[in-house]
Amino acid sequence: MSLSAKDKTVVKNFWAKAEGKAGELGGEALGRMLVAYPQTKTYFSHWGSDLNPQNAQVKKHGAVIMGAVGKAVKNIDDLTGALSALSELHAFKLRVDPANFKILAHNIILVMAMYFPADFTPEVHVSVDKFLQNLAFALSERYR
Ligand code: HNI
Repeated sequence: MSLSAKDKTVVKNFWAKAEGKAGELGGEALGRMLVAYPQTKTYFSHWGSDLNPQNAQVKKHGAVIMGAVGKAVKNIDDLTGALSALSELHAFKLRVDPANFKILAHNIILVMAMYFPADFTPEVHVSVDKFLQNLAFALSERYR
């Protein structure tokens, strides 16, 4: 489902509020994904067996992921182009099953609602969800 002009505006406005907490949001989202969807832990086994949300590497990588999400917001009109190199990396080097992008997107949405209960209205939820699904699709682009 492609993003409407309104979706794009809603996502950009919400991101402007959330951006300052992006690192924290990312750490929490990644940490929760690893606990609630333990099948995702296999990709991070090189960080050891204690992949809890307090793990420094988990927190740090969560911030890296949200940095890429922020870049995607800034390139919302060309997600495929903006995420092409990352897609290639996840496809051929990291070999991440793209089904996991949706799982992480779910955790990002959850954490956004936790951190910004007043700003994360149903209207924002709809547009951010669409955005993250489009981001997941763009990240899957090079898997061929
Ligand atoms: Ni992902 C590395 C962005 C989803 C497993 N990932 C990165 C990097 C970015 C990134 C940025 C760093 C790239 C570099 O070093 O050049 N990842 C994203 C984004 C999403 C995502 C924007 C979706 C929203 N990645 C996932 C998912 C998994 C995943 C769902 C697995 C379940 N990513 C990895 C792994 C690495 C990684 C593994 C390498 C980590 C390391 O440093 O060893």
